[in-house]
Amino acid sequence: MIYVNQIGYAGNGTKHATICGSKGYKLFRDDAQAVCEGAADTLVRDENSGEDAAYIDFTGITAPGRYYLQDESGNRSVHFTIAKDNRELYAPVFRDALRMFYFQRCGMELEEKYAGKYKHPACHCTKAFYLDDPERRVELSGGWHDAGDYGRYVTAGAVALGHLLYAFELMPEAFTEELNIPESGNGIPDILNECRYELDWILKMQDPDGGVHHKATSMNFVGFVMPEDDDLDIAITPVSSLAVADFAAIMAMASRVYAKYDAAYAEKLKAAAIRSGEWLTAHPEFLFRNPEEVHTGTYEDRCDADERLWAAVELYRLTKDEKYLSVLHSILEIKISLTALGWGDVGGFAGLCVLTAEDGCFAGNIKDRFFYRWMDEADRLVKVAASNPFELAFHPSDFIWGSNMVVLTNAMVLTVAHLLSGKPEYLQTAAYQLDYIFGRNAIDTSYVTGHGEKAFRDPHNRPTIADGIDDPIPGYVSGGPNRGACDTKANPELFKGFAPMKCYADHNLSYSTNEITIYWNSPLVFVLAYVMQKR
Ligand code: G3I
Ligand code: 9MR
Ligand code: ZN
Repeated sequence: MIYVNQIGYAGNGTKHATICGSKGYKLFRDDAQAVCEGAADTLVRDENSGEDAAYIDFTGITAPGRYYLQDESGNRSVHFTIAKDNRELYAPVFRDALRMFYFQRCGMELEEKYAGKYKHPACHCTKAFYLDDPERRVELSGGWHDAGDYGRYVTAGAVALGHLLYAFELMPEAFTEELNIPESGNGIPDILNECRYELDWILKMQDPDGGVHHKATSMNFVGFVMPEDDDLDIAITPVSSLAVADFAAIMAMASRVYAKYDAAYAEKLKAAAIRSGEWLTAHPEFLFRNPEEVHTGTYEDRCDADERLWAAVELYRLTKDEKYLSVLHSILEIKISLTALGWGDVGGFAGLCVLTAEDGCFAGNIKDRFFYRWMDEADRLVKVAASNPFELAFHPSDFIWGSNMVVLTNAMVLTVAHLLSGKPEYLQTAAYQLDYIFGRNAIDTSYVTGHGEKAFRDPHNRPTIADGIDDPIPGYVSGGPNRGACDTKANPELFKGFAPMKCYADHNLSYSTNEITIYWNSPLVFVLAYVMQKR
């Protein structure tokens, strides 16, 4: 078998595929005309996939068109495109990956002119109640549904916004096209229009003293109904230091980004960020509790040092108030990741903030510290990827719930290392991670709906299950293989003897391998924006 990036390859770029079980291959044009042939030297055992495999290189073929590969036993790969460059190749999937956030919008009608056949009436517009003060109700409409469920969670939202707003800030040229959302044409880039929809909801989760509530969800996950048919009461769970710190960080960052477009809004975000910064000073202790009567996602964490670090650097960059620097210095004494970009570990956002700040903002020794940690991690990823035939920067233990997020945040680390150093191997290794997402993996699956001949089709996503429409909304990223899968369609018993890369089920009941979330799409937006600009 031969596994390829099912979207395809840039004519002017490196082109690798992975061959399993045999060495010889031929490349054909769509019309069955042979273009070239070759053979891998040796096959090596790959622990991630359980395959004897090698990568093959057909970089020399540059003519635009549709192609497929065939191994010596006659097995054909899916068809793929060779396009002029990454910009042309990825433009459609980039647009859909961004429009995903519009489809996650809560509290407003999705009109046919923007949503097409996936239109639906407004959802979740009733007032929510505070679990620790049930008499108190508050208007809380808006924001994005987190995932295949209809919960709205502050830390997950802040992290998705972090990926998106850094993508915009570092690569504004990638975001000039309108997205056909209600705000399109208002003079503000659509990515900022979309992010504002979530920011405005997160603002509602803040108390006057700067405390921020962790999440707003029903007490139990609702059944597989359309969002407008979900009539379960919505509870707001207690304040957590994780939510407060992520709130302070993302509001401070957003204030900086929106200042150019809407000064009054930027001031509002800044004041909100500072209020939560003050809460953090007044409450140095870790605070998080998922009330046991609430059975929705927890987003639990055992340490808030990384969240506090992110808040401190964003607040310092915005205000230059020295008090945030002392927080930064004290947290740097603790051993935490300065490159992680997921919902639980956010030290990498602090890294992005420091490393991309204007000259002189952070002292040289602070910047160096973040820089060397970042480049060490990028070097590690390059090495791991070079050690296996899928060129995936993964060990078997990396196939956890949401493994595709780890693939994509690894690719983010690599693209930023490329931005900082210009070394081509970082960009190339990032591109190999995209290859994996788009189908160069041992189950021949593109993990983005609607993109790739064998794209996954059956996400754990309530609207997709309930809407009666065959095709899923395009542009959604699946969670991906999970060696610890734990649902009825994916679990250790069903996966006995499966290699980690194959522990995946394209089934809507498989929430532990095939759900979708906002923070699995957002790193794809970042990585695509980068590779489309750079090559
Ligand atoms: O970090 C550890 C790692 O050290 C360990 O080796 C590995 C072995 O299993 O586990 C890792 O932890 C995993 C963690 O995700 C890592 O991010 C846990 O096993 C795994 O259970 C946990 O899964 C999370 C899942 O909720 C269950 O809590 C996902 O990351 C998280 O994305 C997901 O989030 C849900 C929301 O709660 C509700 N909405 C949908 C959303 C997506 O499924
Ligand atoms: O739909 C829920 C999904 O968003 C969560 O990620 C997942 C794990 O918390 O749970 C899903 O809900 C399932 C619940 O946990 C168990 N009963 C079946 C629910 C739907 O599959
Ligand atoms: Zn809703």
